[in-house]
Amino acid sequence: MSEDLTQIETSELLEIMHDDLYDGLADEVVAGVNELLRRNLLPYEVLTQGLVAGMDIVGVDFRDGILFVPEVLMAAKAMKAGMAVLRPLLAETGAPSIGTMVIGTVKGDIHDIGKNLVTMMMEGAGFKVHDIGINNDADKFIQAVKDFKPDILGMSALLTTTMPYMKVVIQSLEKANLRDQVIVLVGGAPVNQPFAEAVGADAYCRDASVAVITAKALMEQRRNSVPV
Ligand code: B1M
Repeated sequence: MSEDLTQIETSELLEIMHDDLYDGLADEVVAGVNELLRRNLLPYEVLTQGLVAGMDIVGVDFRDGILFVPEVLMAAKAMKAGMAVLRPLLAETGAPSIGTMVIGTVKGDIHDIGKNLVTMMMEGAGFKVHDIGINNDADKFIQAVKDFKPDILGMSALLTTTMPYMKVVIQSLEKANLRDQVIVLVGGAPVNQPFAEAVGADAYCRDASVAVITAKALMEQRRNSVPV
């Protein structure tokens, strides 16, 4: 994307950005993000229409064997470069913290883009988020709950082979007598509502904005159920 971006229709610019993301061109993706912001698109719109939609295309071609790990890693790097521009804008609420969250990707899983997005949106909604990263075993989740005493514990899994580990973490919380102290939210592409119920989570969150809405609603519910 070396042309003058200001002369391109927004719909075409979005398509060019998807191609740039696909090709792992971080600088070009960042330029596209900045141009969309200059056109007064909301940071959330840039995120979903420019970046997440592009990554969906990468996901399909990865699944179909058209793209391989090194190419997908480049695309992920470009996605993260675009997200870095949006992060401060999404977090710019100026509101005092409305709750605390610990979030991490479960053991065996190194996917972190979705988790990072949830972190950004939760921070933007006024939560203080402690992101403990990828490949976390139950001990790490438990330690983080002890250290940060969060209202919410969020777990992310992108693989069908790693999502069952969410149950191990919840069972460990129960053993450590910590389960009642946190609202457990789970998410990630292969996760769904019946799975969340089966592992004993409080809720499944389809995407980052649902995570924000769900976190706020469950915190409110909890507050109202505390005897006065
Ligand atoms: Co991976 N990978 N990958 N990968 N990868 C998937 C997940 C896959 C579906 C691709 C495919 O086949 N179509 C497939 C999983 C198949 C399955 O299990 N059924 C897969 C595979 C197989 C693998 C490897 C095994 C490949 C290999 O080595 N042969 C390997 C595993 C590595 C490991 O973890 N041990 C692997 C590796 C990688 C890369 C390293 C190359 C890279 C990750 C880079 C990174 O994350 N830093 C990668 C990527 C990028 C993907 C795809 C293409 C994109 C994932 C992504 O970032 N999506 C993915 C295909 C796909 O999902 N369509 C794929 C964008 C992101 C915004 O969406 O993460 O779903 P998502 O997050 C959403 C929601 O799910 C939700 O909100 C987010 C935003 O709205 N959400 C939460 C997520 N976490 C949440 C937590 C919450 C709440 C909501 O807590 C409260």
